[in-house]
Amino acid sequence: METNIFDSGVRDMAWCPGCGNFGIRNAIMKALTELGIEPRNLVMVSGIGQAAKMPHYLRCNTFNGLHGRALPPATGIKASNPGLTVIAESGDGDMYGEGGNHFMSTIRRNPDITNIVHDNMVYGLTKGQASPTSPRGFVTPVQVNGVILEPFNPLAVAVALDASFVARAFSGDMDKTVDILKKAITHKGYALVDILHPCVSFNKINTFAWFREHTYYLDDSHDFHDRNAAFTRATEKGRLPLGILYENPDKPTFEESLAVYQDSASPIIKRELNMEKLSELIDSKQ
Ligand SMILES: Cc1ncc(C[n+]2csc(CCOP(=O)(O)OP(=O)(O)O)c2C)c(N)n1
Ligand code: SF4
Repeated sequence: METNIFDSGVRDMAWCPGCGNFGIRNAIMKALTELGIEPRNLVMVSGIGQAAKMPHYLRCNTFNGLHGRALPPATGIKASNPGLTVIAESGDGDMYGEGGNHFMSTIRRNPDITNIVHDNMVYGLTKGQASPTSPRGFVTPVQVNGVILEPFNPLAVAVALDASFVARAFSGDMDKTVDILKKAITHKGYALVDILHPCVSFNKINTFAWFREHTYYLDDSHDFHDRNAAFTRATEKGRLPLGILYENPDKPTFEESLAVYQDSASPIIKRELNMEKLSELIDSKQ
């Protein structure tokens, strides 16, 4: 079997046979390889859930945080060492539910990181409760009469907050997902890639066939620099658009806005601690 430099060699993965997470893993490895990124320069940050296990199955630097808390450490890692490629990834529950406030704050901060969300419209790890993106009427062992909440629309929220890159992919389309991921990873600024994927064990509604029937790819007629057009696509009823919905490449990133980088581009982690200056600072605050 052909090996990939990002393949950790782990084979006893805790994912169900047929899960879309396998396709996402393959697409991430392919995109990173084609971009010429080295595993030692990659940090994958995740929270908790089935999707959040991804960094355990890749050869890279890893930080596995609390549920919903992948984005703050990812932002901090990038700010401390901007030369690294930083990817925060987790499921829709982790990123949009428990981590929902971090999702919005991170879009506003605009760190130069990629945010990959495995969107299976269900809580997989905890055996099938509704997630923020579960459709109305979705019946689960907890929501026994069906979900009565309006589903969270991550792309519309991201466009409304003027996120610098907003895209959606489908785990069943390897080549197109690789292409979208490569554009997101090379984009300067926060890049959201919501990847639709089936949870074959706990979501019997949003299956591979359902995603095929209810999605379509944006074509050249869509101007992804037009925010209003992107919002219209993100809020469309019926079929879900796939591809790059929106890009605003002109926003300053969080790192380059930090005072600490105004006089020197040297990464924080490479700087020597100036004890004298630190003492002066502490004294001045007393
Ligand atoms: C603060 C907190 N609340 C709840 C949980 C339990 N929990 C663990 S994973 C999870 C849901 C995961 O769903 P999602 O993020 O969509 O990922 P998936 O497993 O579907 O890939 C929940 C509720 C937890 N670990 N911590
Ligand atoms: S529970 Fe669902 S999301 Fe988790 S590994 Fe199984 S199929 Fe995939």
